[in-house]
Amino acid sequence: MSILRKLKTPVFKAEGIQHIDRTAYELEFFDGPRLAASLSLGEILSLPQTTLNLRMTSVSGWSVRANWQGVLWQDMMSRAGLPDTAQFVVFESPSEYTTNVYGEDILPDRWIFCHSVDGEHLEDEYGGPLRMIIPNLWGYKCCKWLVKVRYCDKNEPGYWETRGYTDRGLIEPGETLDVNTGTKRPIAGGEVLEF
Ligand SMILES: Nc1nc2c(c(=O)[nH]1)N[C@H]1C(S)=C(S)[C@@H](COP(=O)(O)O)O[C@H]1N2
Ligand SMILES: [Mo]
Repeated sequence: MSILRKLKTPVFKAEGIQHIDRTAYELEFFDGPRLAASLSLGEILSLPQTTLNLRMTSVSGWSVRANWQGVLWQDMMSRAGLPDTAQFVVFESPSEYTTNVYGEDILPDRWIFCHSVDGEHLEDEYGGPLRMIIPNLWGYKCCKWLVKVRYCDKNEPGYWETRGYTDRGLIEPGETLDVNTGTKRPIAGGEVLEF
């Protein structure tokens, strides 16, 4: 059981929990309309693997710190044959859930395509086999059940972005319930580094 489940980390699933067959899984990369690469889970697992201790922070008032394991943005994009950044990037799950990010917010060595935490695969409810973890933006940018990454010249607001959440998703000052300790803590805005 993953630490996320042990901590009873909330499960957010606008579209319902997706169940993706690990053996059939493919992650597709598009540069505009052009398919730049398609990687199976096996190919992704053969890339350089990194563990990052980061906090994922939901706009809805909770956050969780974990050891996220997977492939760094910079290593994945180099394998996909794409530059480290674009004007905009759209992440897609197999459902209607999409989310957009601005190129200027990409941190190539702090954004991770995550498949495991503390050596345990992400369970279906936490976005397995692969999801994004993006520490400097609100949690709704951390697309679960990630199957498509699209580089775009034009902004394409996604599921929550078209329903009133901020488009860029920069973490704002306020308060968060730290799921790890069960305590409420103030946050200053931007990536949460203090706890
Ligand atoms: N596909 C998909 N990804 C998603 C969501 C979703 O509903 N569907 N919810 C987002 C939100 S709002 C947050 S805060 C995080 C929560 O991750 P968790 O459900 O693993 O705790 O996932 C994000 N990724
Ligand atoms: Mo969220």
